[in-house]
Amino acid sequence: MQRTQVAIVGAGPSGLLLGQLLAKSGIANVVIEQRSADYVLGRIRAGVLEQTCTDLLRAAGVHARMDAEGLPHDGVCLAFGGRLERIDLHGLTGKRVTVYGQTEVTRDLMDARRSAGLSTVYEADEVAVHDFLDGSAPRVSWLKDGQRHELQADFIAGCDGFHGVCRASVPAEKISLHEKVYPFGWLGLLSDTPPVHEELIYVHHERGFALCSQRSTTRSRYYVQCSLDDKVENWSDEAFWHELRLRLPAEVADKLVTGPSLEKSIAPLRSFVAEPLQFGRLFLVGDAGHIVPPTGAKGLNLAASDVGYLWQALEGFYAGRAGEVDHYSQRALARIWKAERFSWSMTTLLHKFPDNGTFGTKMQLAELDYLFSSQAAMTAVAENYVGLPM
Ligand code: FAS
Ligand code: PHB
Repeated sequence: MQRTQVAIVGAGPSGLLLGQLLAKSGIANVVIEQRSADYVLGRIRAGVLEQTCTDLLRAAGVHARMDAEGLPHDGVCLAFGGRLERIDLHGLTGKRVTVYGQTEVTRDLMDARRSAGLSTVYEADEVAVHDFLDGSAPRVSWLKDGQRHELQADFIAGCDGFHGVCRASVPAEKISLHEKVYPFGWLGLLSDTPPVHEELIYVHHERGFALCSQRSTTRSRYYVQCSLDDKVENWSDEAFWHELRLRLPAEVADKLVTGPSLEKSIAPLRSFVAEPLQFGRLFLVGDAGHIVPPTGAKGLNLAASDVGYLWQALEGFYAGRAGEVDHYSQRALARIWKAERFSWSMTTLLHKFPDNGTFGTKMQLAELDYLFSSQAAMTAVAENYVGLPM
């Protein structure tokens, strides 16, 4: 039977970043992924990195392309009631965010793992985790090319996302789940068109939320709120661009450059947290342990901070401070819940809810009006958006 120190299930950003950091600390690890590398790279997801995330990518040694191609953003904009307002992130917090797509982060991590000759199993079928609760001999098993494989490890890191096998393998009586599902989704479109604005614009509109984001100076990412039963095939590119224009302030809509979509997809929105995040020798990391609505740009960044906490805990264990692994869950959850609150509050503030009524909409507009009348209120949003300290 194969053996390693840490078995990592999932080759998304959580699994790959953890693998890179553990290797830097001399801790052997193997990544087992159910999909192909190309499939993983084909998923279009996050676009905004907090400094906590870029610091960890730097510690992992995968920052060269991010430094060269990432776009530092000192501010973020909100549009509502025909207004376009800006929050001066850097002026209010001394920090900024970096616009650099999750796809590129994942690509950089994959390239670094390959260059380091670290072991990654792609297209693994029927992945399962065993014997993690009593800490005797945790194992991961899988099928590959018709062969059954088993890997023994000291620890298993469940980096396998919301639909993964790791959380699902925890006995129901040992885990608490907290969830809120929102009554709408986000229809996203990626296009090789110049961004409509130099910074991101989050839009509150009577027709629904919209977001103008970007991946580079020549590639844009846009979202419009859509109904839960909407289908991507219901949306031609023209229909998307028309709806987006209707939700933008006129001064912005006039500058919108449209073009053919490279990708279009609908993501449901939910808030979700599993507690605790440790079960004997199994840890839940990133989306395997929690989900946020993307309104606060926290999903990928929370995955990164989980990885940072687990890396520190495992470094401590292998340095003889065995008890450090027992603090991972509590430390990670303290930051997770604050990011959950911020993501929930931004979603509640900016989206059209079916039961809002005119009063609910007036409350949203009053809060937005107050936000831009108060440096304290803008500072509160800014310090959450750039990322609270780890
Ligand atoms: P991931 O889901 O990225 O990776 C998990 C990996 O585990 C996948 O590669 C999967 O194939 C693999 N896996 C699953 N089951 C397995 C099994 N049984 N065995 C082996 N491998 C298995 N965040 C933002 O900040 N902004 C956004 O705009 C944004 N948009 C999103 C859109 C969508 C549709 C989704 C689903 C998420 C979005 N997110 C966004 C959040 C997203 O970026 C996640 O936070 C991020 O991908 C988390 O990374 P991981 O924890 O690695 O999970
Ligand atoms: C994105 O660029 O995909 C993006 C940016 C900010 C968000 C959500 C998504 O809050």
